[in-house]
Amino acid sequence: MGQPTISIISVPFGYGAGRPGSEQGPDSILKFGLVKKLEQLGYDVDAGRRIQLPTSLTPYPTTRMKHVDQVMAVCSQLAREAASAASAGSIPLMLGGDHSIAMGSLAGLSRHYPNMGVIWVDAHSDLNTEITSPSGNMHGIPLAAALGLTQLKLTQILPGAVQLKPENCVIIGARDLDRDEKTLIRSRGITCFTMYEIDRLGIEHVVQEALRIAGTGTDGLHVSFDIDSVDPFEAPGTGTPVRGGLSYREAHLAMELMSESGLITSVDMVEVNPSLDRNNQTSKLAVELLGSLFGSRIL
Ligand code: NNH
Ligand code: MN
Ligand code: MN
Ligand code: MN
Repeated sequence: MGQPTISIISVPFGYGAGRPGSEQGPDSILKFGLVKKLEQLGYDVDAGRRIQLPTSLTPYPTTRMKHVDQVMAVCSQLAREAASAASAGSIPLMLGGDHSIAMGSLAGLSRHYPNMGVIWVDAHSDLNTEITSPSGNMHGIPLAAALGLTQLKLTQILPGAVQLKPENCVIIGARDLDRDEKTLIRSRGITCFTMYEIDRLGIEHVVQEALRIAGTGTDGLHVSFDIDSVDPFEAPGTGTPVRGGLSYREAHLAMELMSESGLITSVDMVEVNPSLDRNNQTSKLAVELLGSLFGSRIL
């Protein structure tokens, strides 16, 4: 049995973030050799899927939550692509774009994996709602939306989509949580390994626990990797950098452990912003980390 096919879905959309640039993420990640790297690891790679942007891309927000219509249009298209790739038996790999696109990934994937687990690697928890969001930026709500906690529902993105169960979600790397997000994490019983737990328990223990929690009793396991989880020293090219993040090796080891589990069925790599990057360091890191997630090893 050979390796499965990886279907790369490019989502050049950045209006869910507070500042422009993440729409250049997919092309930059591809430019720095992602396809070649995955092919060298033995995968068949289909890199031809690209989400078209809606024609009415108003550059200014029209509601308190900004660019909702555009986010919905992009997520609906992405959901269809992700669902079709998953049902064809391949591993969907979404390249963002800002993190709002994860609502499209999760809507689509949930049709194929109705009892999916999610590992959310992020400096933030993305658990705001339309009511609690301090910024109005749609990239701050996707995990709440997937859990059914926002007004916006996954079924509006794709009919037949299934919301996540809180007991199957694990957040790793958090260090910048809004007040209402903290309340929600506690009240819903979402497992959140903040940087404090990573410091105390070590990244290996944390990732093994995450794999156990999100990977048992579930029918698929999605990794939503926000590059701002990594310390800005290593990943400066992102819109909302927060000090005190994952080190270079912690990020790689997390990917290596998830790879070894054999459980991962789909991936988002989001929030790479080439216009804020230093010597393309962040795009190159994203390529490397995806390599580790798909089986690349030092020796
Ligand atoms: N919590 C903030 C908000 O909702 C920041 C979210 N920004 C992110 N999330 N980059 O990963 O606006
Ligand atoms: Mn995020
Ligand atoms: Mn983030
Ligand atoms: Mn579970």
